[in-house]
Amino acid sequence: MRVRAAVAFEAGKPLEVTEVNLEGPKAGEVLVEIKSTGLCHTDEFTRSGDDPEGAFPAILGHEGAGVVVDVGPGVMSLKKGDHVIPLYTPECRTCDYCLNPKTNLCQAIRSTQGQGVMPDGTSRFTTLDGDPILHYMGCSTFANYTVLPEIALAKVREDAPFEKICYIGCGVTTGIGAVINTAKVEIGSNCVVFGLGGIGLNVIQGCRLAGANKIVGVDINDSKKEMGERFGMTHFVNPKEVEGDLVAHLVDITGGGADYSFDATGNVGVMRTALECAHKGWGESIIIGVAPAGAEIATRPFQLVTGRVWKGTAFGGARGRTDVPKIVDWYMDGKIEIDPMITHTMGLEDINHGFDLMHEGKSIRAVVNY
Ligand code: NAD
Ligand code: 022
Ligand code: ZN
Repeated sequence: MRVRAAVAFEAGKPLEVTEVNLEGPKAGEVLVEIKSTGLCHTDEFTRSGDDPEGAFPAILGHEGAGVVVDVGPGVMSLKKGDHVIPLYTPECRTCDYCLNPKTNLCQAIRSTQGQGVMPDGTSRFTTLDGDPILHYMGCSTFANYTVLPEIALAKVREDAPFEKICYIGCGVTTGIGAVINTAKVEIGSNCVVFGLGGIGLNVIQGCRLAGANKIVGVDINDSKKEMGERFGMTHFVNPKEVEGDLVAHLVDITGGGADYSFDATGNVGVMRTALECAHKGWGESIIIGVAPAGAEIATRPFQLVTGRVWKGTAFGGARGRTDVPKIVDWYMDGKIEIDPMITHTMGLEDINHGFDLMHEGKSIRAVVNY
């Protein structure tokens, strides 16, 4: 079939909105009509050419929501008409990783997903001339129809609005999951969140949900303060306005250090500050931000010897097919908020403008509605 997509033909070039061919679903695959997609950082990272593993041409996009149109042979868990959210971290429920409760990193389709192809080693997308186009993070939500493995789809309730729950496909789940699944923040904890963007604001509302006491937000952009407060931030720190040592200042505000700190910037210097502002003896620091290729983190080992813990999290430690439908329920029940974070909406033809807004720090989340 012919579908409308924003194609990344070459690194560093704008996405090209055009028609492409999409083959139907093969065994274990599902054809999904994408209704809405969110623009997330790593799409831009790949488009710009900064992702060393980025391959072209590709249809980017990993945050979305839509409806099942057709299922391939052997698909048991989904049927036509089901509402779904694509998962860049799948959940097969049978691999060694899925069977180990300590991780959410399903490995069932890891290598083919990284290569931009379906589990059988081929792509479903081609140009109208018949040249192959790669998938991206197993999702390719920058197309109004896409094919995904069955294990990479969460079935969600049908009364939830696509244009809002698409954000649960990455940003919301990553931020809230980092708090609930990875840190396991307890009632009364003091937390510090670095970077108040599309992820950090969800960390903040996750901390509020978990019953945190102090929630300190740290950002070099003062315009993020208002949004932070809206989602539960109790104190704001702009490092540029702190005289003297930032770590000492944060330890002071938290009354001895953070029980939990979170990096949602991807900056390795910030990651060090986040670790070092954690409380001596028990503070845990969670790395969420994805750093540039080849970057390294540093601290003195004494920081760990004295009881601080350094951790990282992918997709907020969430098992997508199990946890994403629950987060949709939390949204529908008013336990969490999404709407104010979606600061811009547009049609697919304006997707490049959406990336400009992200670059300029003007959007929290831009959503494309097909
Ligand atoms: P964003 O650009 O919306 O937000 C980043 C924020 O950090 C901005 O508000 C910016 O002003 C602030 N910032 C930048 N440098 C800073 C500094 N030195 N000190 C304090 N604040 C600073 O980005 P986002 O969408 O929120 O994503 C944040 C990071 O999370 C990215 O690295 C992204 O790749 C990563 N991410 C990771 C996962 C995962 O599963 N681990 C999932 C999604 C996103
Ligand atoms: C999502 N991310 C950044 C912005 N939005 C993001 C990027 C990478 C990961 C998670 C979220 C990530 C962390 C650890 C891994 N990835 C490796 C997982 C594994 O090896 O099992 C990651 C993921 C997908 C892909 C690449 C890296 C991919 O499909 N290309 C989950
Ligand atoms: Zn993302």
